[in-house]
Amino acid sequence: MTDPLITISEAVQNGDQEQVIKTVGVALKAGVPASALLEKALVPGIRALGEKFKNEEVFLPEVLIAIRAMNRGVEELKPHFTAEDAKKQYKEGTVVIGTVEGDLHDIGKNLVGMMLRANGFNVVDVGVDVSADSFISAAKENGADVVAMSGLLTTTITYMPTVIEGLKKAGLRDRVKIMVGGAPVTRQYADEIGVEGFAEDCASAVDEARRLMKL
Ligand code: B1M
Repeated sequence: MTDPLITISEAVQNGDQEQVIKTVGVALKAGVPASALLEKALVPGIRALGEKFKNEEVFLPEVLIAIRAMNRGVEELKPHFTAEDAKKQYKEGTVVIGTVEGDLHDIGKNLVGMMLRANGFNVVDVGVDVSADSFISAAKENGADVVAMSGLLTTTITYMPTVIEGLKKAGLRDRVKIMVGGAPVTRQYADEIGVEGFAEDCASAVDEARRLMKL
């Protein structure tokens, strides 16, 4: 039998949403955990497609079709994350998450939000192209424990310090932990801009958010 993880990954790359939905359904029924389908099939699929895009083996239309297929797969997984979540005993907190101003990439941010939600956090997603003011209002209104900023462009992660400054000016910095992530973001960059949290992927973002809650 073909490995469903490989089938799903390939179907994402081919933008074949019917195949994604079908194989995700079969794999879930066979007892493959939703988290494994996400981390070992859907995410590697979109990443591999990203590499092909970088090497100009595929172009924007293929990328957008692959994203649609991936999102359909993620939709299929969502109820199963919630069910798993109920069994877990993680300490909850409120995370305000968004992609920083100037940046429209939201796939990674959505995955991080979804994983946090699945692991017992209250997640307030403020979307993409988020200004410092919007992060600050959302943090205030929702009593955020963590402000999580995603950035996928080297030209937009430089906006993260603006949000940090804004949180300081609003008197929230002492109460709110900050986590950053996204492909061009490194632990070194997180240290340079003076934030306590950094995660390389959506799975480690959960561990990191839990660590921040204890600081
Ligand atoms: Co864009 N894009 N894009 N793009 N795009 C990249 C990022 C790029 C690397 C492609 C390339 O040139 N090789 C490049 C950035 C170069 C750079 O600055 N270093 C790039 C560019 C240049 C652009 C445009 C400027 C292209 C143009 O128009 N000329 C433009 C910018 C638009 C804008 O934002 N203003 C653009 C547009 C787009 C699309 C709209 C077509 C589409 C986005 C659709 C969408 O998001 N709804 C798109 C896509 C899909 C990509 C690639 C192919 C894939 C990104 C992705 O979704 N990855 C990407 C190339 C690549 O990554 N190889 C590329 C999968 C996702 C699961 O991974 O987002 O890294 P990622 O998230 C991971 C981790 O990073 C981490 O967890 C996630 C899951 O494990 N993570 C966090 C993410 N956020 C986190 C936050 C955390 C913690 C962890 O805590 C807060």
